[in-house]
Amino acid sequence: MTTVPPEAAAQPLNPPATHAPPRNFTYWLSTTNHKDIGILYLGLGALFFLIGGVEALVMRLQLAVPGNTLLRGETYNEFFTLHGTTMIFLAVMPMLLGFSNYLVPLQIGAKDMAFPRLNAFGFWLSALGGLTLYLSLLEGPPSMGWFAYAPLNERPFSMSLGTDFWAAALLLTGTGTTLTAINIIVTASRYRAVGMGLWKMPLFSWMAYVNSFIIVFAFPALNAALIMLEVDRVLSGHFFSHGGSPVLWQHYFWLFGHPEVYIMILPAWGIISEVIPVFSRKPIFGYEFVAGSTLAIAVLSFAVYAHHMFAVGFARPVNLAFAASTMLIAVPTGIKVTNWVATLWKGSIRFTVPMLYALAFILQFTFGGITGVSFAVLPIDWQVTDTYYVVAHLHYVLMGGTLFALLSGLHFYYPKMTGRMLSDALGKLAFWMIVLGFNGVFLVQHVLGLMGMPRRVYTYPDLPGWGALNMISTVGAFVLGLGLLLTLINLVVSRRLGRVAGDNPWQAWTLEWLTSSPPPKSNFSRLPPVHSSRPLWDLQHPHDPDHKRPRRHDKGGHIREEEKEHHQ
Ligand code: HEM
Ligand SMILES: [Cu+2]
Repeated sequence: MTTVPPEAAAQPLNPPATHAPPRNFTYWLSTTNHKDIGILYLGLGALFFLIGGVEALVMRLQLAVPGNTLLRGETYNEFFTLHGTTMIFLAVMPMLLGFSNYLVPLQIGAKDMAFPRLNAFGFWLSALGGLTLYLSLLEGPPSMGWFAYAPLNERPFSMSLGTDFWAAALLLTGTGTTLTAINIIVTASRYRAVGMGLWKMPLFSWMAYVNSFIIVFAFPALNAALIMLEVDRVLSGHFFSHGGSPVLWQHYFWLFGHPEVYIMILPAWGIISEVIPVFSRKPIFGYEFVAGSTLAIAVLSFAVYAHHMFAVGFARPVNLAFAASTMLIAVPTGIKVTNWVATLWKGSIRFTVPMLYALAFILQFTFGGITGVSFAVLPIDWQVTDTYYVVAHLHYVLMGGTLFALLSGLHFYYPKMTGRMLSDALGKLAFWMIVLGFNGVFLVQHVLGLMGMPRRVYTYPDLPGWGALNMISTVGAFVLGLGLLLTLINLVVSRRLGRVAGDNPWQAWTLEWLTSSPPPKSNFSRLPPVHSSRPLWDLQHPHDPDHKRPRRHDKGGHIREEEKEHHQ
């Protein structure tokens, strides 16, 4: 069988390079193009990741040895509050929205988002939110933790205006995020290429799409809680204290907060679902299951929220219902992991940097998922709640999971975004430092938690083992930090010195790889016919397209002969 090389197949459809305006300050301030907004979101996320990362390192320095006095107790509280809020709302969320903005229109063959100006507005609201959070430094930063439990968040316990800045910051970024989500929903609903049914959308776009619905339904709970909090604080209302109910805050917060953890993982799953097949040279195993289980998760993510509240003292049936739903949500999650592993099975695997991050993701995310399910066993939760076991769990899913997926996506899409390849040697060195550093920081924290070390303490007594394990954790944090710094250097240096990438350096199959790198302003001059979720495969193999194959065959874990050829 002869195969058309991907470059030749893509050639006639390639739009010519257009003349670009100079990219100065006013350009970035006024641009409404989805790719620019995507890059702005990624830049915003990276900036705040750096800030949140430095905060983390300072906290780890304080915790390196027992009885340390680098930070005062109150300052430590401010640090973990800023760190948690920054990482979740200003680092991870913007980076995920950055990928969604950049990729969804390209993957579905659209010229831009449905509402480009709204898109820019959403981004700038988020940026303003970030600024607002850090303006709180002028007034005394918030210190009640990222979930801001009542009554700690109320006036008598948090007198400083910083807490109001915190609430305003979350309202601003939350509104920006919601607008972007609405934009993604409309774009993916209305602007898909002819022939691309919903069930043929590339998996990243699928998950960004479903994710946007979760955002639209989850953020109102947070916004309502924040507004009620401000009524309490500014107008002497009593929703959450002074006769109101502190537990009511927890209901509102976690009705947002648990879906939020899925909001932070769905696009990450989307990235992994793009990367694993390309570097296994096989279509994803069970596309329908990967996509369908996402829908189940979207619904269930609201039904599990009170598993964050087992220590509140609910009636037994309530506890049991939330324990059961939590165990249930592990099923669609497990389906995804199974599908990724089955895609790897008998694949022709290429250990590129994006693939290394994706493989580490599968291991670390699964590990974090398992400790997560362990909380659904009530006696375990009561034992370890508010200990370092929880800190370890949340970082395994958020960092070992989401952040590793982001790094995978960054290495995978950098050639598309810039036209240059990242340095492979530097990428691999950084990868190993990040993996070693990350597991060094957080693996030992499970043990510390089980030994009884509480979270959110600025220092601890010199009990047997505590000092040594904390020291390992701190050393790990610096190795991790160094790895991330190397990654940053790679990103900057390769922009000029990297090898020219070409349109489709990884021989991938979705539409974004058809256009030039970086893509021109309106993405495509014309599109190929779309019949399956891998239009480029179909284009390159007119005699053997996906849609003419019996489905059974793809799911059987076979690798097609041509796919092997491409690999060599
Ligand atoms: C760069 C590596 C990181 C290190 C070394 C680190 C370290 C820490 C430390 C020391 C704490 C305070 C624990 C306590 O006293 O209870 C903490 C809390 C937290 N971290 Fe990280 N972290 C890192 C990355 C991240 C990332 C990427 C995220 C989110 C995506 C994140 C989210 C959180 C959250 C939500 C909390 C809880 C804050 C709170 O208790 O209110 N961290 N982290
Ligand atoms: Cu949860």
